[in-house]
Amino acid sequence: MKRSLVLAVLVMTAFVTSQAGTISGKVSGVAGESVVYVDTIQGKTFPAPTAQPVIDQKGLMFQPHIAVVQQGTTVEFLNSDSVAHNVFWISVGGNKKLGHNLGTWPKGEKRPFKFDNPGAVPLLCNVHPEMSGYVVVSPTPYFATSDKSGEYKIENVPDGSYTVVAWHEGAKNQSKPVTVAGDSKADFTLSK
Ligand SMILES: [Cu+2]
Repeated sequence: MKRSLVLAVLVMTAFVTSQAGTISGKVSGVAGESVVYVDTIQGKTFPAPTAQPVIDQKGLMFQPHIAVVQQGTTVEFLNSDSVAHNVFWISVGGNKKLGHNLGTWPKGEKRPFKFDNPGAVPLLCNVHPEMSGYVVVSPTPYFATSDKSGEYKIENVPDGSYTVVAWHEGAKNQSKPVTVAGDSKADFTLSK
């Protein structure tokens, strides 16, 4: 009885493992980090992550410069500089109705914001016009940041058919259908 249970668990584990793969490839046409994510999956929602990543304003820069989060994530915006910083954005995913100003605050303070809409959020500071950063909000938990050469890998993607989006600062998004069956490949070429 016990042995057959163990066997059943082993078989199930093998089955579950075989149902998930990766999407990997290269983003070309642009220099530096890109973001690749699986777009909204019809009829599927994902619980919002409980982790609250921090975007720091330090040395007159948004750090990290690019943060990718799952839709529904609350991001903490921290000011570590001795000057006041502001955080605002004029759109989310190109939708100007989703523009927002978080306000201006001094060193050591944090302000949270929950990103409920997918797409890229270009961060700006109205005290320092030269500052810029990005939050890229992925509608699914399947996303990755590429390395500097554009190579990326998204892990633990269930087998299935998806639309995959590549994003790069200052370039046009590219979407393409990708069928995942085990380890799958998808390359992108972006342009301004
Ligand atoms: Cu600033």
